[in-house]
Amino acid sequence: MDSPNQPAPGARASWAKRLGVIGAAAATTLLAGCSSERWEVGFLPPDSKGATSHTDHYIALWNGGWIAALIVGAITWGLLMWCIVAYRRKKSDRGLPVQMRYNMPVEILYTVVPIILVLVFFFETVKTMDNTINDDTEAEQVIEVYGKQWAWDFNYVTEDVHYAGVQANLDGTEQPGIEAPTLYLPANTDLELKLESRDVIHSFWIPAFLEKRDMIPGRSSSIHLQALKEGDYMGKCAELCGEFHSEMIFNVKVVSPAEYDDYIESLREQGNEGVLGEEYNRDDWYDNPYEQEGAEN
Ligand SMILES: [Cu+2]
Repeated sequence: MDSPNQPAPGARASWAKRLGVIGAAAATTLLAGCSSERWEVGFLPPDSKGATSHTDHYIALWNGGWIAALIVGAITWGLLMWCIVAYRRKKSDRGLPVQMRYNMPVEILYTVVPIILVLVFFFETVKTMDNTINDDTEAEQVIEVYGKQWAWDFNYVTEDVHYAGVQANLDGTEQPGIEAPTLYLPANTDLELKLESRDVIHSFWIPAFLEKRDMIPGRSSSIHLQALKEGDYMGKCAELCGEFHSEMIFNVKVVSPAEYDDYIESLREQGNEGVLGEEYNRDDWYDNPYEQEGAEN
């Protein structure tokens, strides 16, 4: 179509070249800073790869989402740049450019592509949920985790022993990491982690496991998984739960079933028989103070 805005030949190429150089420089800087392992897990915690029977499903969904978003982004940025460069106003231009509308191919593109994206994301998410949070494989070992201000109790229910975390020191000096409770998990074993709270809402989070679950008082939730990679991990409470929330951390040791048995035996020898149940919950936390005093609310 003839328009007063047709660019002079050659001008378009020099602009495109400059943009290309800027883009290449930015991409090189971005890529140079990171190793391939970080890319493989999409910048999630590096030890998450193969950590549990769920992590690879999460990583695949996460990376797939980013790749789809980047492809859409690249096409969008490309079209934007092309429009900015090809249809820019030049000194010789007078008046308004040619006005255009109802471009059917473009309108079909930006209707159909998002529908495909939403459908693919939906089915991929359902598939991932079936393999992860909807996992209800029967457990060989049930381990009950109680969050409490500001520590953790671990009940090894199947073995009928427990470990009681000591409350964070309340003298005002924060010394995270010191004597943090340790959760032992046998590797390659079907586990059920039952999550409960003794007082306020906490959140159970082992970053490398890529799973985080709120622990709501009066409610029980579960994570069914297998820990696949032996090693040491860090866990923490991920819900602001009071003054010493930052000290509510724990260690996780994924060990061989034999080492796990040894640990269970050591708990038994220390006299940690039985489990620490609801009798240690702070139920009074929820009583209505108005009712207690017999006043009207
Ligand atoms: Cu907490």
